[in-house]
Amino acid sequence: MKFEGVHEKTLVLIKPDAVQRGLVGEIVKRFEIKGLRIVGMKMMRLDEATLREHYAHIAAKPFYPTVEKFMMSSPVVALCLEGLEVVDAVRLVMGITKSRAAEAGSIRGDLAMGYGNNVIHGSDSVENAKAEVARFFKEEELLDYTKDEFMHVYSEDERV
Ligand code: IDP
Ligand code: MG
Repeated sequence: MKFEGVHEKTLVLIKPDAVQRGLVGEIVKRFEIKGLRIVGMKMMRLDEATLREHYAHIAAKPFYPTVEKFMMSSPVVALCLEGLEVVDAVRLVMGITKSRAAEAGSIRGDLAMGYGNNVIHGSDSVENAKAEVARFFKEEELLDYTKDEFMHVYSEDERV
């Protein structure tokens, strides 16, 4: 069962290319205007061990060393976002991995051309999102607060 209420969480990383290209504000804005709640946000540097865990599913690929080097080339911005079925919603807003083939209107489709350099990471399943949020945020770095906008973003029966 996918439905977990408006408190489903996902992990987003704004990648080094976006930080270098001055796209942090634009990317955060897209999630804000979508109606998501930012419950965690911080700038950080990633190390090899964290990346090896985070990208375990591509660690054996020939392009992995390039991805690892890229992801450590400057700080990233980590975001924990919350909303109804937010994991899938963020994947749609992001667009597909290969930016130059990503849908116009999506973050990657509008802001990037690269395959590895695709400006953003977003968790790909509710299960992975839980592990990824825990990997990048301590419990006390996730802030619970009332976002009055939620009553306009969702209908009454969705706001559970
Ligand atoms: P995703 O970020 O869209 O979920 P994944 O398959 O999980 O894509 O791959 C993780 C990251 O590894 C991608 O975002 C991209 O930066 C990089 N990557 C994946 N496949 C390729 C490839 O074929 N060439 C170069 N980089 C790749
Ligand atoms: Mg992925």
